Amino acid sequence: MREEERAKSMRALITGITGQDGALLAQLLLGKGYQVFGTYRRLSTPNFWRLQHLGILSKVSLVPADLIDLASLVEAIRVSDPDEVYNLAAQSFVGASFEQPIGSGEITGLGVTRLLEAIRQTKPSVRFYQASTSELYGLNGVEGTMQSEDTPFQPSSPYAIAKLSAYWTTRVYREGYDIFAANGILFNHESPIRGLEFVTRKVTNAVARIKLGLQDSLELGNMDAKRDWGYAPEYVQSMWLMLQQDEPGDFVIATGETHSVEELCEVAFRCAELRQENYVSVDKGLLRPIDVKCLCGDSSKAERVLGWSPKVKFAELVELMVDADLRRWKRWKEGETFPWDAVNYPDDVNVVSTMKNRGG
Ligand code: NAP
Ligand code: G4F
Repeated sequence: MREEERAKSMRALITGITGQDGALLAQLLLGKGYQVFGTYRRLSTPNFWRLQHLGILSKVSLVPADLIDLASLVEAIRVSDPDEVYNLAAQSFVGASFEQPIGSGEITGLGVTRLLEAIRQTKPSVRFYQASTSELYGLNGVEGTMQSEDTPFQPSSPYAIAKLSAYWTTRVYREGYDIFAANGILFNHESPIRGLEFVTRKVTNAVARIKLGLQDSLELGNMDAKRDWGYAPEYVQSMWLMLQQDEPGDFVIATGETHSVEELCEVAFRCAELRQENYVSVDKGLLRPIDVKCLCGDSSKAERVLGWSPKVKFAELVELMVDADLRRWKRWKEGETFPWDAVNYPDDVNVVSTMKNRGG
């Protein structure tokens, strides 16, 4: 069967379809002709804005499920009857994992065991993708080194510890039960629909608001941290590619460039013809108990085996995110409201916590 025809008969289940990567992957798979199912959690306010924003809400089938709840995962596999499962659901914010280490472990770590067990018991023939992360390298991420599939892990947050457990669980189900299970070790990847608490979007959103007179300053934490930031729509392609191989494996996905939070601010403010030193200050409450110093990925295996390589690099990424936020807030000033900006993130939200990381 030709590739396009095969894709048209394929069914995919995406956990975490309401998140950045879940929505972008759904868009990619729909474009290939897949029937796409996605899990969502029951919330008091529905959270489908990314799917709406991408114009695909009515094109996907939504299945209620929670990584905390095994029965809901079994049911999700049953009703979607997938060929491929992409596990993108997680408590994905490193800062929050220091405040809620046990909850983060339950969802981001043990949740993956629940999902793989649901697969093993109901449909072990599915191909499984696990959203692993460069945070696994943790304290091994130091200036002047690059991380590959062979670099030892040294996790340094409750989030990373949970992801390490999930990484190994994925390998155990691959090697022990012969399930086609792949780990994508993805470095940071961003887009205009990135959550507002992550530093890239926090900065680009603030730049747009400052430019338009809606905000006058920006408080950040560790300005020296360096990350390898790529463009999320390209990164979700690599997830799909990993599940199209003859054999399952683990792959680093990265740009091979690293930049500091300070540089991120410089470039983002410059895009709006502003100078960051006039607006940015450090709030010590935003520092994490431990922070990974420097991440820079070597994705040569992905290039060789998957034929994947990044196109959008740091400066272009920051510019496109600033542009998107400027457009969004200009329209807001003209009277258009956006549920994700105006309602979910009011200016005067008052979070009380010993750590401020939850609020970004
Ligand atoms: P995200 O925007 O925070 O999305 C996370 C998704 O997980 C949301 O759909 C969320 O649902 C869902 N979720 C949270 N708790 C859940 C639970 N208990 N049961 C079921 N679903 C739950 O994250 P992302 O940036 O798209 O990242 C996707 C995955 O890749 C995550 O596993 C993340 O840890 C991993 N990752 C991300 C990056 C990156 O740079 N983006 C890099 C490496 C790895 P709600 O919408 O209801 O909250
Ligand atoms: O944007 P961040 O919160 O992303 P972080 O911690 O690198 O995690 C993201 O990427 C991981 C892949 O490596 C994913 F696994 C994870 O799910 C998530 O998507 O922070 C980036 C850096 C950190 O060093 C942080 O300390 O920016 C620093 N930073 C400085 N000021 C800040 C801030 N981070 C946030 N969120 N908010 C600040 O005000």
